[in-house]
Amino acid sequence: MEKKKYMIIGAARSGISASRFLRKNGCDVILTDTKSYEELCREDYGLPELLTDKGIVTVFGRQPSDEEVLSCGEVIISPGVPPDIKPLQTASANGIPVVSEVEFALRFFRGRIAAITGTNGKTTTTYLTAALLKAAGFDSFECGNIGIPFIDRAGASEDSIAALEISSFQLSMTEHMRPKAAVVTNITPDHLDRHKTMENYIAAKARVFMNMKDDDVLILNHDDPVVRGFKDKAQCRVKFFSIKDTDTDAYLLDGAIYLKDYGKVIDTKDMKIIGPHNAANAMCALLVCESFGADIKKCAEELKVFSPVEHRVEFVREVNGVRFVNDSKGTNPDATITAINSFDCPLVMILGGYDKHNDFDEMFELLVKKARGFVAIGQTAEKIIETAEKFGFKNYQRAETFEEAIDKAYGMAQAGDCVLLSPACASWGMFDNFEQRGEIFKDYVNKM
Ligand code: UMA
Repeated sequence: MEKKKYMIIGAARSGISASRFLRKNGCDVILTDTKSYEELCREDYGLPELLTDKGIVTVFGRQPSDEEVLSCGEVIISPGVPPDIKPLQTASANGIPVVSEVEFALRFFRGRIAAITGTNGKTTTTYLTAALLKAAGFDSFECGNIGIPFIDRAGASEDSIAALEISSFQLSMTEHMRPKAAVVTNITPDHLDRHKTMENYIAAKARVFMNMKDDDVLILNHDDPVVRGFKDKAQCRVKFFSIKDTDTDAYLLDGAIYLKDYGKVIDTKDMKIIGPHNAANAMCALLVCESFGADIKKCAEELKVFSPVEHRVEFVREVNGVRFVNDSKGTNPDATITAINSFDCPLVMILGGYDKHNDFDEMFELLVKKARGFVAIGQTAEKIIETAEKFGFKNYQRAETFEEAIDKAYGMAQAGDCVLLSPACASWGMFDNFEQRGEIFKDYVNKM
């Protein structure tokens, strides 16, 4: 590994892991973040422990200066760092390479990659893929956007298979990834604050297969017209899954999941993860396993015991007949729609958070039919209330704090209802991340 000085922009999960890796390999590091040291410590990703290594120079509370950038041989950026910030312009203008943490990790990773992207369903599909591959005897593990930086797994063996969740942010700064298998679960509007247009967002997602060739397998959602259209751009094998159409490589028939080349795999009623979206996630994972030659019977056994992932339609507790469900990972309207569709009982929603410039119309078309009421919080509260009014939905309240929102939602609910935290917005602004929002929700509900 080249012993140059690296600048790492972003001192959260990706930046801390990249710094640790570089220091282990004897490289000099300047670690920067626009947040203060105190703010970064509150996020609890292990910054104080990292900085016991006195060899790391830090720049916190501001962007690095041109001089600091020019003192480095390469810049590694975290997914949340926008590509147009001044330090990156300075680096590029002076021929200093700028790479994503994923691109950097690819230089060292010798195993095979099953890359999973899409707007929703990525995380469950990633965990499922790793679990099913493990059950079939492969050395597999989950990593990436799920919260485990890829660089943490860069030393895995040649025989390993990384189930790598990869976001549009990560894809847009990654050039050399060639997955052996890749999944695109679906594409609906999200992250338009960063990508600006839907075309840009779709183009970022399409980068997952740009280097795939020959026998590599691209797994696409046949029910999503945008994703289906990727087939025409792919230069590798393509497999489709569908929950509507049985003329595909993985499909649903009479409540069971089938693989075209295998037959019936499992009745969905025998799975612990519920709802049509989870059947789709299971099909994706099964097609990945099939592409690696896994024993599908062993995968089916694992599918029976696989439990829902934390913060995704996660049951917390019942209080006086009111169920509380944590879907903090519902960070865009489409994810929230999916969560809403998992329930038959009346819902009291907790909605709102950071504004990603999403539109809430489709969500309210459903909420007018399925929700008793909602509580709005955060930056998007007004926009959500305006949309509700447009649809004639009147039973709502506004809350200033998260705890007040939970209390108000409970107050609006009746026995048999479900209070669903699925905010349709990112957590930023009020929380460090969706995990923290979900944990606070669970703690509060468990003390009620
Ligand atoms: N920062 C700067 N300068 C800037 C802008 C930002 O220093 O100009 C700093 C921020 O203050 C922050 C840091 O950069 O401290 C990096 O932020 P980050 O959000 O990239 O932090 P990580 O902890 O490294 O998390 C990232 C992913 N975050 C995002 O994509 C926003 C995590 O995905 C991922 O789990 C992790 O890498 C490991 O791969 C989270 C996410 O919300 C779950 N992803 C989005 C999603 O799923 O919708 C894409």
